[in-house]
Amino acid sequence: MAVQDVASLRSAVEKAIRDTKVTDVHTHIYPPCFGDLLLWGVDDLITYHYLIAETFRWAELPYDAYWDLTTQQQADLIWKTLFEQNSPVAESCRGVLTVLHKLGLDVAARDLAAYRSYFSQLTPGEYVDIVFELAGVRDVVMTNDPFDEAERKVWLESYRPDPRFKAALRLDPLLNEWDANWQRLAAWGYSVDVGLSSRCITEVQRFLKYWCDRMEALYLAVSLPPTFAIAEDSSRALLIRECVLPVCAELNRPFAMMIGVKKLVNPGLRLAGDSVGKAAIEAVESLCAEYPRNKFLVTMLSRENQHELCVAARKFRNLLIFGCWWFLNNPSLVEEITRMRFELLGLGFIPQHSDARVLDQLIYKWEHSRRIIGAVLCEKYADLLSAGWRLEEDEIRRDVGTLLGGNFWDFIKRKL
Ligand code: RAT
Ligand code: ZN
Repeated sequence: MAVQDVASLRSAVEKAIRDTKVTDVHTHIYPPCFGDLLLWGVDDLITYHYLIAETFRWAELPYDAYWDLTTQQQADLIWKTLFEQNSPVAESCRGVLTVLHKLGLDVAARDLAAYRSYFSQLTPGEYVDIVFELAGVRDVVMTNDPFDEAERKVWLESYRPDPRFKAALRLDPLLNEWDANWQRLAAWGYSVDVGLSSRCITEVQRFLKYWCDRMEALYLAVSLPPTFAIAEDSSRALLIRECVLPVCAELNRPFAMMIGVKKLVNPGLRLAGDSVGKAAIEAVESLCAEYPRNKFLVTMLSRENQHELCVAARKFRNLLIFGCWWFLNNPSLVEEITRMRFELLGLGFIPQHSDARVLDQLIYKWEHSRRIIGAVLCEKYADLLSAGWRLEEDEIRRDVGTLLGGNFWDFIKRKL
């Protein structure tokens, strides 16, 4: 059926956005077989590292004293500081409220004990079902690190596949800290050396292929500092050129680069202590140009990089840009970036990923993002109607499907 006017357009877009199940291309959540690695429930939600950073704007206790508290005590402190002593207007605080509200809990009551008691009745397996349903998410891509001992043990001993959770092989320890980690590869039976001899290169390739296969990883991934340059004289650049890209090409897997993180600018804050810096787009351009048979998924952390990243994606079909990452995942910035992407790339991008670290966050991150993506898409369609174009509801559903999952899966399957 054709949409006739702006009102019917808006309701068709809202319906399509609401009804389309998402593929969430980057998260940090796990299925229940990963045990304690799966974070969920109100205490994990409140102690999300985004809220920890905000709490220390107010709380006067030393960092170490915070880390000595139990999770529940940490949550009590954050709740008191950010929700009781101040109104919770920051996006990460609002997110907690959206989750509780969508679960049907009484947010106005401000009753942390009641929220805790709701979660205490649930098993992780039951809650995964509830969250995926409420969030409208079909499947998520995890962040899987074989250098993490707890995670590695599950993959090797007790992993049980759940089709809703797909894997991505994360390579930060290998690529960013080769000097500190090469001996671990050696201990696992790979014939490697710190100097990256040609034998070592073949062995690292063997390691990558083993884990891609074992995890059925959809892509290989790394987070990179703003100073990253592929022309740099570093073990990282060499490993990317000689190991990662050849394996990606051979297995037809994209290489995901998340660029712009300055690690531990404030070490006292631990996971909450990372920051952002503007990176050089040339790192992306030169990789896409030099490796046309490789596929690159890229997101950049700095707002200042977003325009040139869109332009790069216009130039290289082996580049698919995704998400409004971390400090960009705020309504005003998501709106600005999404609008710019529609204008420069049409429907050819992945508007958002959740980056959920806590299962529950799928609910709020997708609720908030869907609303903005829908509003901006509506505005773009309205411009087409003003130009005399006709839109069918089926076409709107098709386009929303392209944005919320189709582009990702097409890219995964595409052969260059
Ligand atoms: O957004 C976050 O939670 C960050 O701490 C990082 O995990 C980041 O998303 C990453 O994947 O490195
Ligand atoms: Zn992440």
